[in-house]
Amino acid sequence: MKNIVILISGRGSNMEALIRARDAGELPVNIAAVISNRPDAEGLATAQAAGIATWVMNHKAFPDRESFDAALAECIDDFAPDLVVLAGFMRILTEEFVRHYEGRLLNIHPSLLPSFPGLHTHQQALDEGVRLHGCTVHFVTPALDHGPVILQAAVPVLDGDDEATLAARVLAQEHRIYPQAVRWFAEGRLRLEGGKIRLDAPLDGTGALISPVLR
Ligand code: NHR
Ligand code: GAR
Repeated sequence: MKNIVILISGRGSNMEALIRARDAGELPVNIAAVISNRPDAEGLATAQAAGIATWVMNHKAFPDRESFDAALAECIDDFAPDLVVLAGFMRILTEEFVRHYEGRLLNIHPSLLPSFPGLHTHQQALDEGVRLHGCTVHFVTPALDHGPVILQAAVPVLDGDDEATLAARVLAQEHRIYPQAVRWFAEGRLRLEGGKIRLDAPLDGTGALISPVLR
């Protein structure tokens, strides 16, 4: 069974979705550790309650990104993961760090990339007036939020939406597609090859793009 390490910074609901999928027998992985860069991340208690080893690597204790990333990588590598999963992890990672985990580092980003990279994606979508928004699972590459796309889910933007209502609609889809993508990786059906996604999986109703029907 593959070993994964999950990196969080806050609430950890995507981490929780992965734990739930594992507990339901739908995600054949060993969650070796959950690491947070923030000592006050709510997700740490959730992981502990699930009996998972937790670790805090406070970025504020390091003088620069390079030294933080080096220490973080050392901490991660103690658990010998096959896959590292960013789940609401809020620190930009150095090129050196990303290269070290090439092909085994995933992120979920709360927009339909390549639209709205960076932060405040739901406000960006509202400001732009798009009718479809969503989330993207991608392999992490040095260029922020520009790695090869594995899976996306779309949701409608509705009249009267604000950042909170839109974020909640997107988050529900994040909780579906992230366990699916990690499962593909765990089953050896997903890999990065020459900078492109190689996916040996049927895109049926269980994990494909969700196209809302607007009436
Ligand atoms: N690192 C690399 N090299 N490439 C990616 O694609 C990455 C990454 C690190 C994190 C997640 C990403 C997201 O899904 C991610 C993808 C943090 C920021 C950010 O600006 C931007 C994007 C993402 C994560 N962080 C600020 C920073 O200075 C700090 C913000 C904070 O602490 O609240 O690092 O959106
Ligand atoms: C999620 O919406 C995730 O996509 C996003 O933050 C939220 C974390 O929620 N990630 C980023 O914005 C990364 N910069 P969670 O902690 O409950 O999983």
